[in-house]
Amino acid sequence: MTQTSLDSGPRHDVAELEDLAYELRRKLLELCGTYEGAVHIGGDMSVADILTALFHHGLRIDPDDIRNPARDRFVLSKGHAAVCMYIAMAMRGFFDYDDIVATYGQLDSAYGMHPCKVQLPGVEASTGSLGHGLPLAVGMALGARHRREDHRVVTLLGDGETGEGSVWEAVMAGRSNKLGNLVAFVDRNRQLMTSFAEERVAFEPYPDKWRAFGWNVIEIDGHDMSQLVGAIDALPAPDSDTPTVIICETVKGKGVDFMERNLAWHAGSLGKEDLERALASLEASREKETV
Ligand SMILES: Cc1ncc(C[n+]2csc(CCOP(=O)(O)OP(=O)(O)O)c2C)c(N)n1
Repeated sequence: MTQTSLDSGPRHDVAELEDLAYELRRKLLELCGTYEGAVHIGGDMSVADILTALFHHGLRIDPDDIRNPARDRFVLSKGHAAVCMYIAMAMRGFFDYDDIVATYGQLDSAYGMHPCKVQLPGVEASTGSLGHGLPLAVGMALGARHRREDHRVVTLLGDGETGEGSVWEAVMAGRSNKLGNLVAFVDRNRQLMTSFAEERVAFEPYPDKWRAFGWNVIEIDGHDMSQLVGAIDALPAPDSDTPTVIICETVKGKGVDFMERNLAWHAGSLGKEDLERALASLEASREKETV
């Protein structure tokens, strides 16, 4: 296996990661308060802890060396959470947050509603059409094996997204090709775009479905930073044979009382007043959690 040295960046403890996740949510809400169009804020808030744990702890990446072959690759399969990824990456040093706020969603902006790797170097895959990120990640992980590289390929899917048939073909291909360098996170918030998940698709027994396809299955609270860090740190070595899925139990809209589990907040925009309410609620929920 080849390995090129890579500065994996500052090491944060769990409390610092929690602070970063809070900051990420605050920045998301502020962008949602200034942008006039709809932001996928429900699914963004749902994955803020997962993306913080990945970009500030789990992924071996360096914003100053984005082409290093030893870097881990991250594919945002639920591409509608792009702005959460942009801000998480900005906080890690890849982009400038003010640029994101100034140009997000505008014609020709690099910061589109869905991520584009051509427009935005550092982003590893263009996504947004659900059901494609895991298949792409399988191909990337297979490519790494052929090149004898020892990095991981990590992807993040929505649970609703896993209703797509292409996901299960990729799940099978990941196991068939013994891709222990492949890791999938599932944002199990139990909501789709306009309905609650189980009302439309019989997902349960959900972890058993992944197990039946031969994956290593880890189930955690996707808002508990210690559990996220623990699951990442316990991942099998990339040269092992079994891909891993980390099923993260989450809440859509997490942190803002009027958004949590509310179907109306799949996507939306906040006016000045709602922004103030949302920020106050975020702060209150943080205080409650730190007591
Ligand atoms: C192939 C495809 N069909 C439909 C959509 C529209 N769409 C965007 S988000 C979404 C809901 C996805 O639900 P889930 O994967 O659970 O993500 P969450 O909304 O919870 O973030 C849908 C249907 C899409 N982006 N791609």
